[in-house]
Amino acid sequence: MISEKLEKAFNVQINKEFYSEYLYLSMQAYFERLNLKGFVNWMSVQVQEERAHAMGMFDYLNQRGGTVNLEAVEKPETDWQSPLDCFEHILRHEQYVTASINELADVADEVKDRAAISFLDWYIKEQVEEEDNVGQVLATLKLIGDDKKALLMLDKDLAARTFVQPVIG
Ligand code: OFO
Repeated sequence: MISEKLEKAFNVQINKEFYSEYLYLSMQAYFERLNLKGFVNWMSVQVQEERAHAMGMFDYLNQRGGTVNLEAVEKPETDWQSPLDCFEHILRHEQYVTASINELADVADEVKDRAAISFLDWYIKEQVEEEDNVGQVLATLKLIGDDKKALLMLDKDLAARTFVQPVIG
């Protein structure tokens, strides 16, 4: 059985993961408007990943005999000034999520829930990958500047990203 304190912290993080899904879905719509289909694909993979992150915790909480308490998901932004502005937002968001998952792991530590500590290890490693993926696209966008041809080449690269259902925990 999971402690009440840790259950509450998991529910807070589940809401943040669903918010992440919603945010990337909004970004997907933004890139649809720009007609950058590779970026649309990248976002669509990100949307699926965030849902998997949320559902991983949802299933875990159920497995541990906890109560999933779904709160309202905050409205995401709908517009960005440029692809660069959008990816700067993503990096800030992922850094925020990393800090939030670390806080959740701190609660698991505090209540000495070894099973949860081990489960959360996957998420901690995943955040390293998430920040790295975003950082790579962001660095390329900075190099590209106003070069439209180079932006279309990056768009082609991003079209190749595929979703792989993660095995969490
Ligand atoms: Fe983007 O890693 Fe979950 O939120």
